[in-house]
Amino acid sequence: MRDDLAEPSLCGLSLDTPRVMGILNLTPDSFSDGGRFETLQALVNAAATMAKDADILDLGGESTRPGAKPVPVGEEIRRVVPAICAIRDAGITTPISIDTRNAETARAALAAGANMVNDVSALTHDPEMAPLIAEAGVPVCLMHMKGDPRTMQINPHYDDVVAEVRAWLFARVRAAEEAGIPRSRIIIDPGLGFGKTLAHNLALLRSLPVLVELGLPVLIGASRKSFVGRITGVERPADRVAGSLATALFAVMQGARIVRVHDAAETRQALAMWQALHEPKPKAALADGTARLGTSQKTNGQEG
Ligand code: HH2
Repeated sequence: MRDDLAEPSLCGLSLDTPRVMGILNLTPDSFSDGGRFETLQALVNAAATMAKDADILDLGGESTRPGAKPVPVGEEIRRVVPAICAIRDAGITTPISIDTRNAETARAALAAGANMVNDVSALTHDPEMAPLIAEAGVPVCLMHMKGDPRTMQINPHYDDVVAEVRAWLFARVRAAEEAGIPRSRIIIDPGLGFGKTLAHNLALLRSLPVLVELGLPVLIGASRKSFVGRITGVERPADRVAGSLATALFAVMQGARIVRVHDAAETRQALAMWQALHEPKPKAALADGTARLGTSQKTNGQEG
């Protein structure tokens, strides 16, 4: 089969069921979980826990929160490569996505055992990124961002946010294809919070089918973001789990195939319920009373 006609998949995972991408930030300044890991062992423990419920682990060594300063590439590599090696040495085989805008970091991460690239600049930041991904033959997530992290939240303006994000992503997909990356390896993401007001984020979520129509898997990263905090009135990002779950479920109902989340176990549980209720016929996995839960979330069947 021609590669560009292949069924959409993510590192060998079929995308006919929604997938959970678990976030592991290796940054001192991430907005929600910055500075979480003091040792590599602490990171490996967190990765092992997250791998029970996440289909893919997204590791990042540079914060892209609004106002964040760029991290030198050498420092970014020092953060992510030992972490990927430690995760692999611990026998954790879950696919790893490297969240970076820099080709040098992506190259080092792929060599260390990462399986895909999550580029929040959609290949615009580093001209070496597209050829690297084409040659490596790995999937890539192309995310929309208006401006750069330092300035993106200063009065972002669109005449029609949904149409503009769609057209921009369409153009980035074309550019990726021209660089030799087949469609079957491309995921798109409207980039919630990246140069968007609360109203822009809500419009994009409500109109997600307009992006789904492009025919590529859509990834949504809403987890703990400030727009969830603004709607719910919850100040601390780590306390925004319920709001994040509601948003992830809504995104999946609108056609998103991958949700990027901090709380993988909770998201897995919510998705399992949604799938059981949504699917017209119970799947074989449900026949014995065992829902498709992560291994940490198995029920004993006794509860109502
Ligand atoms: N959001 C963040 C980082 N990377 N990648 C994709 N594809 N989509 C997103 O929405 C997205 C992303 C920001 O969240 P986080 O990694 O938790 O924070 P920080 O950038 O501060 O490390």
